[in-house]
Amino acid sequence: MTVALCALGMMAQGENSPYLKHVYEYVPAPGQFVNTMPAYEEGDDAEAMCRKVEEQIADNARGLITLGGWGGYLVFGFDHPVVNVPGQNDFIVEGNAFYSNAAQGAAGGGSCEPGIVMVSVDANGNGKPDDEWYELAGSEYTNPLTKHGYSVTYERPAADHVATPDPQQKYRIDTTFVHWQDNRGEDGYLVQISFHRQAYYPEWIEADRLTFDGARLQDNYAYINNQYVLYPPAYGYADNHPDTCRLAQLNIELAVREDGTPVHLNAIDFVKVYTALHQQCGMIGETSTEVKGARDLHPEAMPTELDEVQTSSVTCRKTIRDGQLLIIRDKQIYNPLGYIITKLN
Ligand SMILES: [Ca+2]
Ligand SMILES: [Ca+2]
Ligand SMILES: [Ca+2]
Repeated sequence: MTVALCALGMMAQGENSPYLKHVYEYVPAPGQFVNTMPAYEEGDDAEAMCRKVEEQIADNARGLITLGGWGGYLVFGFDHPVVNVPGQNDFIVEGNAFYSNAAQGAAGGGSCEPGIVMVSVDANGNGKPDDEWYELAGSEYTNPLTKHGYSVTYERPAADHVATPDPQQKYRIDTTFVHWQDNRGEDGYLVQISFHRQAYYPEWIEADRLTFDGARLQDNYAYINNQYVLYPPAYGYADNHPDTCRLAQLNIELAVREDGTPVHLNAIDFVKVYTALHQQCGMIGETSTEVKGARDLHPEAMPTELDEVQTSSVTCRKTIRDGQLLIIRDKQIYNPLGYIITKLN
């Protein structure tokens, strides 16, 4: 996507699609639905899998893809920047969360598999998500039980791997299936369950180890009447509340820098979602965030103020003035064709 193409999309007022348009990256952590949602076929590479994910979830197709276990992620964008409207939620990442009648005590439990959402501005104007990421600080951001700076490395099972079935619980067909090690000195295995017998490690990834970084939320399950019930954090996550619930909506105003300081973004170009839980729940397996699509809640909104020029790493930003897309770089404002409009002080 070039600056000129961005400009066309931006200036075609009334034609912004509310729906997720492009998938830039898909790297699930190992999980029970990996290689099936979407389906891996021999010969598929990362780009092919990306296109399969896009087919499932772009343009309101409403398929469903898995991010696998903790850390597995997806990066996507729309056909226009999503504006941060002051005082309003701005977009939603749709999933398959639901509340269950089995929930007791606290309301709203069911299948709530929160994914942490990050946003980014195409600050260098190259149309690629290679810029600074900002986490949307959901309700658990300041929870002392949230592990920030967390990291997990998963290992592909060796070619000569021999399964270790659980003699007591027959559905646990391999209790040493995918080894994981975190950066807090803990390790363990993703268990293969009989309902999902395919490889759990993403087949198209050549590396035999996959490391993910991010924040890990505290386990959210309760075991009630022989059922696992997963309770949702209050707000600020994907695949956490049912899509029809207002608490599933996301506000760009929650964005924070890596050091936790809030940052005001007038609009965002890219969204990253990753599975925030690292837990396994018996017969329903490891918890994984799923994504069905994403929607801009106000696709016609225009930022009202000029972006501030950042003096640190960000030297190039897009902004809207009088309905026209402009580029700010090195304290000068350019139109999309590269002509200098004005200089900033
Ligand atoms: Ca907002
Ligand atoms: Ca970029
Ligand atoms: Ca889910």
